[in-house]
Amino acid sequence: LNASNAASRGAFIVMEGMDRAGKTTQVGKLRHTLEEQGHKVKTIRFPDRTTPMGTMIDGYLQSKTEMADHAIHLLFSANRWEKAAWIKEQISQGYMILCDRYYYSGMVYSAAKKNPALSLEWARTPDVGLPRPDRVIFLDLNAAEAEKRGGYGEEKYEKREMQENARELFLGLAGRGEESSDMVVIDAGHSVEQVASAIWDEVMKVVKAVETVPRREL
Ligand code: DGP
Ligand code: NA
Ligand code: NA
Repeated sequence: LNASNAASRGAFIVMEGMDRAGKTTQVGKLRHTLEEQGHKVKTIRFPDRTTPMGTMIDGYLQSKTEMADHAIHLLFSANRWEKAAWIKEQISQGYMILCDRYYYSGMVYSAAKKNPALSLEWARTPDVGLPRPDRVIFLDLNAAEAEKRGGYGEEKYEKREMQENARELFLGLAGRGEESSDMVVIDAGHSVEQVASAIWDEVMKVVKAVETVPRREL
């Protein structure tokens, strides 16, 4: 099969969710199941801490460096832009992309800081034009449940108030605006297998539909 007669593009699926909701576990399981069924799959995660910008983000999240709210926001966005062309290329080659966090986290975690000069609308702007996912699966978990899963780690945002603000904003995006139609909320409070099964049902709907839907941009 050569590139010119590649039959169909791959689906672009984003896994979003609260810290400790099980995103990384579920992305791994989903990839495994999809590959067993013969799909070509690539996984990616944001922030991508392996690039020079990702190294700066990592330093910020580990509280080794400080940065102004707007500056770190733009760095997270730039870290996604670094991969935008690659994402488009893989999709057009028929790879399904499973992405652990994307611009939803981008908007939500920055707006959750409640800096009056950094609204959700402002936070969205630098991501406009990025490849738009075919489906965003939001793994919902309330802060109290998240803390029971071994407690938060040491990273910057793993604190109760920040998590509660972020959750409220995620659920707000799921309910209104251009982002809402792409997003499905799954209760991450159930067992790993139950959550995986709910995710699978959603992904199968997308895989069937995607062949007739052109790739879009935010
Ligand atoms: P993770 O590696 O998935 O645990 O993510 C690290 C933390 O960074 C997590 O608390 C969520 C947050 N985060 C992810 N993407 C963004 C973003 O674009 N902007 C901001 N401000 N925070 C983000
Ligand atoms: Na995290
Ligand atoms: Na973490």
